[in-house]
Amino acid sequence: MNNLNCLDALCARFPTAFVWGVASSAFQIEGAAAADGKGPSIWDEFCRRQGVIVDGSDGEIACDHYNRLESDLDLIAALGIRAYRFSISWPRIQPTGSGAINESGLDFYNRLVDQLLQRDIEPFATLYHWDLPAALQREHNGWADRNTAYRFAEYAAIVAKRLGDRVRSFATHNEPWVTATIGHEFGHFAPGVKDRAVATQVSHNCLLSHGLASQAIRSARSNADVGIVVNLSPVSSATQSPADRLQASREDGLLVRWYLDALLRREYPADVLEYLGTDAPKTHAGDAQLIAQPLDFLGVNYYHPIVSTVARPFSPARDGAAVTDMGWEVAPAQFTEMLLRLDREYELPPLFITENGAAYRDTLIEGGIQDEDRRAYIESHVCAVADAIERGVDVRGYFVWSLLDNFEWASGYTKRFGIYYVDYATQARILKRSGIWYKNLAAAFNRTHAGASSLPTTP
Ligand code: IFM
Repeated sequence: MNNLNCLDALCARFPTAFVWGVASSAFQIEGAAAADGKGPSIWDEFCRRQGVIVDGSDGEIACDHYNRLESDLDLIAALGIRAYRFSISWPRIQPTGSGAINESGLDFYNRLVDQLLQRDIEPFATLYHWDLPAALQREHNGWADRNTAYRFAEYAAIVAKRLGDRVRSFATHNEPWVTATIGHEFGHFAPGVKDRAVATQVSHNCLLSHGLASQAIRSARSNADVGIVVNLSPVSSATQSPADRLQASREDGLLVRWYLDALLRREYPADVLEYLGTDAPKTHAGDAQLIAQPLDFLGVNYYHPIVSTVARPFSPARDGAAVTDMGWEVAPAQFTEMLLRLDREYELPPLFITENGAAYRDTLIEGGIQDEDRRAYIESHVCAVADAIERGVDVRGYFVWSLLDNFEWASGYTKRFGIYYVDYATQARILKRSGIWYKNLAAAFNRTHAGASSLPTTP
């Protein structure tokens, strides 16, 4: 089979309404950290601490997307991709996290949505991708304080009222495990707290805020599709030793079951609560019901499996496995297995793969990037999704992480995930080989599903 026939065969494995998209997040690409009344976020402040970002960088300029909005959206249109997942910066909308709307900040997202629709690209908005208004952290203890969940619901209502006439899909949080555990237990991400009890309280308050925000969005816009995005990895034990197997099961409990049981079964897993002991979160009567609001979709971000031992918890690769530049194991078959497991164990809403992609070192050779490793990663994971769909899992869409190389949190600008290369000195964007492949995939999909409706459908 030649390349085109291969792509056609791959596309034929997906339903006609399947959504192909690209994803980004506000802090990682926008820059313009203090423009037009935006307040500082916890990441703006975190980046100022010595030694927390490997290259000492920050998000002040990033990809300068705030000032290059239209030409960046042209990049999506040039791919023939019809869906864009972006996040909204809370401190652009409410600079201190509560109170009056900063109209110029909101206007940026108004333009973003309008410009997407003009290009026939469907907006998929995420309300929180880690950039909490710094004032909420400084003055109110951030997500550790239950009141932040209520502030978040107010912000969600503002966004739903103002953008919900044109945006149908709203995800409340991106990867609450990262907010809670990496931000408040490991301390590697903002706000840099290292306290397990605080982290579990944060995870509960984030989930609570998801429930409250879902209600607020639906009362503002009854036709909105509301969901949440979780980062999931299959966890296995590196050895058969009872201690390592128990460790693996605990990590699965903390990363996967904690979130899915709360969202889909109205409870936290008993074994995890027992393991946490006095570090378990303080909850109120009725919280479980609030958290488990009906979901129109569940967003799944998948990058790699986890292999664990007591000595090396949460390890992202087996010894000797093929890894990306993040040190994350490349394991598409485990992606399929994980989707099948979710389908077996939970009453799932439709799934969207809201992030998947890989960091590799890119070298500019004669003006081009031959990132065959990233292309192969994306292709193998798209195939893994097709396998899951064929085995009965209701997956409705796939978003590549990421549209552009960007600020990779504590790794600064040292890791590149984009299908467009960004030359940070000039802000030039260059389509990589992986991007050309994705563009060809979108074209093949349109060809093999010709006659389908022009806009992707959400559940
Ligand atoms: O860049 C991040 C993104 O912000 C959240 N999900 C994982 C990506 C790669 O680390």
